[in-house]
Amino acid sequence: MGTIRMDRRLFLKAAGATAGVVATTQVGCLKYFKKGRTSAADNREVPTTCELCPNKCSAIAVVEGGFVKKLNPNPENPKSRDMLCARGNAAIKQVYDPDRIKQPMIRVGARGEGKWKPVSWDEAFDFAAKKLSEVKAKHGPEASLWSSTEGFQEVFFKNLGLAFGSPNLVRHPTLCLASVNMAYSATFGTVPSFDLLNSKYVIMSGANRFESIITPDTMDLIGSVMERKAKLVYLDPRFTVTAAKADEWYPIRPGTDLAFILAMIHVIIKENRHSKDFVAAYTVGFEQLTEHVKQYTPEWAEKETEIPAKDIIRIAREFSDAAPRALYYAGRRSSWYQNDFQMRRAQAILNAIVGNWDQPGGMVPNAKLPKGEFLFMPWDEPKASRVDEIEKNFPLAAKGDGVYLKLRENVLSGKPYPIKAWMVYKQDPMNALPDQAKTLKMIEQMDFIGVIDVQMSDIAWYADVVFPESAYLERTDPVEVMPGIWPAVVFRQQVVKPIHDTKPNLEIVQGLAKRLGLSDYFDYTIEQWVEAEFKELPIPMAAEHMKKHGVWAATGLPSYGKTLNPDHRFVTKTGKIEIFSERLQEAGYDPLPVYTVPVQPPSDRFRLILGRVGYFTHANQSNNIWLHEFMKENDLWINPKPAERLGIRNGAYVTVTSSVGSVKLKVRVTEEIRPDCVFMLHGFGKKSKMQSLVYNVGASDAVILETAWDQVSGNAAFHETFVKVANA
Ligand SMILES: Nc1nc2c(c(=O)[nH]1)N[C@H]1C(S)=C(S)[C@@H](COP(=O)(O)OP(=O)(O)OC[C@H]3O[C@@H](n4cnc5c(=O)[nH]c(N)nc54)[C@H](O)[C@@H]3O)O[C@H]1N2
Ligand SMILES: Nc1nc2c(c(=O)[nH]1)N[C@H]1C(S)=C(S)[C@@H](COP(=O)(O)OP(=O)(O)OC[C@H]3O[C@@H](n4cnc5c(=O)[nH]c(N)nc54)[C@H](O)[C@@H]3O)O[C@H]1N2
Ligand code: SF4
Ligand SMILES: [Mo]
Repeated sequence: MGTIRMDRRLFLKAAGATAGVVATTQVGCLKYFKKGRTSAADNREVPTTCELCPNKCSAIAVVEGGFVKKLNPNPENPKSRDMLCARGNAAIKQVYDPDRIKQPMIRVGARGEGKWKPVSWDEAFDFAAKKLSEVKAKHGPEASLWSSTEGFQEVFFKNLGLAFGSPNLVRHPTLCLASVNMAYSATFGTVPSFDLLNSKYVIMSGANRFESIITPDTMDLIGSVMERKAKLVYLDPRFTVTAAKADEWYPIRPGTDLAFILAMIHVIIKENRHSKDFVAAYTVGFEQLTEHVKQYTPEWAEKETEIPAKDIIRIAREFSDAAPRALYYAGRRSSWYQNDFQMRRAQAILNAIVGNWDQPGGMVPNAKLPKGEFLFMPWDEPKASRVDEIEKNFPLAAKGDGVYLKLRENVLSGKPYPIKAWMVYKQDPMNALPDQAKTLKMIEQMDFIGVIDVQMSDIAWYADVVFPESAYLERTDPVEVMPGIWPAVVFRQQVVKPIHDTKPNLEIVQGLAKRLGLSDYFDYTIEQWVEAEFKELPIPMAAEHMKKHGVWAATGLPSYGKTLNPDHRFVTKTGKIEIFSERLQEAGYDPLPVYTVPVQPPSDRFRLILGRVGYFTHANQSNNIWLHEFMKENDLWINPKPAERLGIRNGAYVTVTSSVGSVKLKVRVTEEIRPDCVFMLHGFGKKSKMQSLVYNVGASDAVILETAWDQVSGNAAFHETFVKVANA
């Protein structure tokens, strides 16, 4: 099945259909996984929290006859809006998947050859600790790299890296949302939520919410747009499901959204449509902005964006008329272009001048609920400075997250110092970083690689030792605060005991810590950790409540306008909303967003653009058999005009070649993409033979993506690669 267009009913049906598959395929699984059965008489419902994507929806696991039989949405979490998507339903398969890593493994052949020796946990820990200690003795603790992606047990992994003495923790934000977060923080001192439920007018650049699911935004957008309570204007070079549901879709010329936004600001200021009171009371820099945008006329923007000037003018008028219930939605994955930070800054400024801040239907600063903290023994701060030289290269970027692509460049050059050991938690850099050949070089020059994953990912396939983590349904994890307009605290508790010889991350970290002489820093159990967190929840019988409900949310309607008083200080240099940013200027960046013309592909090439479908997360669920039913192989979208010119037929195979690599893909000839772009989905063409459904099937975008990043945030720029397409 190809990419299916889903409206709300279809989507929910799809989720339901998956649940149906769960019920039938489960029967097949039972034969193979008797071992996983707790007891035939074991019938329970356990509230928990989904871990299949960053949203962390609340779920209720139904255990029947000793197996996890079904996952239902938990209506008590306002963030997940009583929804569990197709992926959430299919999480059961993570537990009963025959491809799972069933015990620790040590590599015996060459890296990537796939020869493994199953070993005991003691052997795996001893081996890894010996290798890590050797690197430490020879090059210092800073020669170790600790890379991870968000997850409730990520904290233990990061703490092990720090306790080991390494400053080199690197996380996913600079592959994902660093530029959008930095742009809103630079303007408002915080990253707000977007009140889509109450908005009347929404503009979205990309941000394909009907497929790239963000809760509660996706569900709220379904409510407001599908029920025609809000108008949606959607810009995307592709006709996505969100485009199909929008009131207006513009196949904007890639990389030119900044021109569209600047022209909207131009119209709004020229026609005196901004919110004068709000701008005067809460912002600085409006005068400089007024001067700055004079050059950015709608007629100029039409040439850049290919969106007619008359439409830009009309949209600017409609948007300011609808304000404050009007939103230029921020989006999440902002790993697009080299000027991404400034594009997102312009959105933030546009939102600011129409005064939608802290208003129903506008941008709302996140509310947070409290939780306690377990106090563990502190370690000395790592002494060395970071290998990505973040202070020098990206002075405004988040130090704790690092800048991944710059880091990879420095690791490859060995400067400022060598990195020789690489520990990875819940991340697949083989697919999440562009230019896979470069990542392979980085792998080659490591003395040691250890990976903690729930399946044999591509990075695990190239590791020296693989530590299998128990699936989320087999674990109890730390309590998590979910900030938002409707904040919640969520809890994930063990539904079934691990069915194989796997461990939760805390126990993996403790096994390593013991052998590295770091046990004192990890001297607690997960139960003690969560008890400390429960203690500070201001509700009676907090522990009992969380175990019974899996979630605690404040009752009552959200309150707006708490920051709307003249004494409120925003967390910015001036204490105001910064339209003009002195901080940016001091750091050597444009204090107001300046348009730079994006380089466009030559006539024999296409721009490669990326995105998502509703039923996979990144590169990590294409091997889930229930989700695999939706799509068995990824393909290349190409417009009929260039396809005809190149003699390419629908369904044929083509080679797609960039300056760093070449892949072979099946073609989908479709009007749903501009003629100057091609599109492919992430997550196929796996190198790991233990992802049997997608091993060598389709292709990985990481092979052909080139390395580029946004200048201010260091966020990867994934849409800057030009490719040649030819019949295979
Ligand atoms: N089902 C599902 N949901 C997910 C995820 C998942 O993997 N699967 N991942 C989660 C995560 S971590 C993230 S970061 C988000 C990502 O969600 P989003 O922030 O929505 O990002 P994408 O869907 O990756 O890309 C958005 C769109 O940008 C379009 N685009 C490309 N270039 C341009 C351009 O120049 N201008 C405009 N206007 N559009 C352009 C692409 O065609 C694509 O459709 O989704 C989250 N939700
Ligand atoms: N080429 C390309 N690169 C991209 C993107 C893209 O679209 N294309 N998208 C970017 C974006 S927005 C993001 S957020 C990043 C995401 O990048 P990653 O974080 O690498 O993405 P995932 O594929 O979701 O997950 C990585 C690994 O986590 C494992 N995992 C899942 N659950 C668990 C668990 O409970 N415990 C453990 N230990 N492991 C677990 C999965 O099996 C998988 O191998 O990629 C970015 N990079
Ligand atoms: S959106 Fe889907 S995959 Fe993500 S947390 Fe919610 S149910 Fe799980
Ligand atoms: Mo992301």
